[in-house]
Amino acid sequence: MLNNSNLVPKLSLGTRLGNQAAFAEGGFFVTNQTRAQKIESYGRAYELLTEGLKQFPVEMWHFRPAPHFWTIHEIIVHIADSEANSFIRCRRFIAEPGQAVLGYDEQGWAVALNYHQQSTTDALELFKWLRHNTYQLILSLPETVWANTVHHSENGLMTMDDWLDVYERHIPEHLAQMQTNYEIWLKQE
Ligand code: NI
Repeated sequence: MLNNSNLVPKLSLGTRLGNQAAFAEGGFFVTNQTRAQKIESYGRAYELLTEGLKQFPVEMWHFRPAPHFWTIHEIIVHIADSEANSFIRCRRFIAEPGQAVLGYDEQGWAVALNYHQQSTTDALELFKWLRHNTYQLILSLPETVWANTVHHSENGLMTMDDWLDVYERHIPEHLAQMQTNYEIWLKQE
């Protein structure tokens, strides 16, 4: 193949056409790039979470810096419950756009569902597979689906791009929250 003198011009032509197509589409192309990056980040969240958790000794996972703070243990169980809600919301956007999705009382769930009695091992495993399955699902969605909307009971009208934005940030935000707990715990040691 390398000896084929026709190969070089063919490749050059293909590259030029590819660049022209990208240029012509302008902002649309950039939006897709941004979304593609968010999807990849969304798909790496389990690894990010489990790697991040290694910094925090298990003996401080029940440490509560102040009454209104969640413990690391509670945050992990919350992440699984949140992901289960997100799992359904994502599918609502795709299969039943225009419908309603329900918010929920996150603080209330942590207390009423006794998060400290729930297994963090199970919660992490549940999160892993919920996130993995949704990641696979959203990799190859038609472009138009990303503009689909649902009506969120607390946040109002949301597009599927809004949904991705929220859940792509969810794990990094909670890792930062855990880091705060850890730093306060270190000072008290
Ligand atoms: Ni959260």
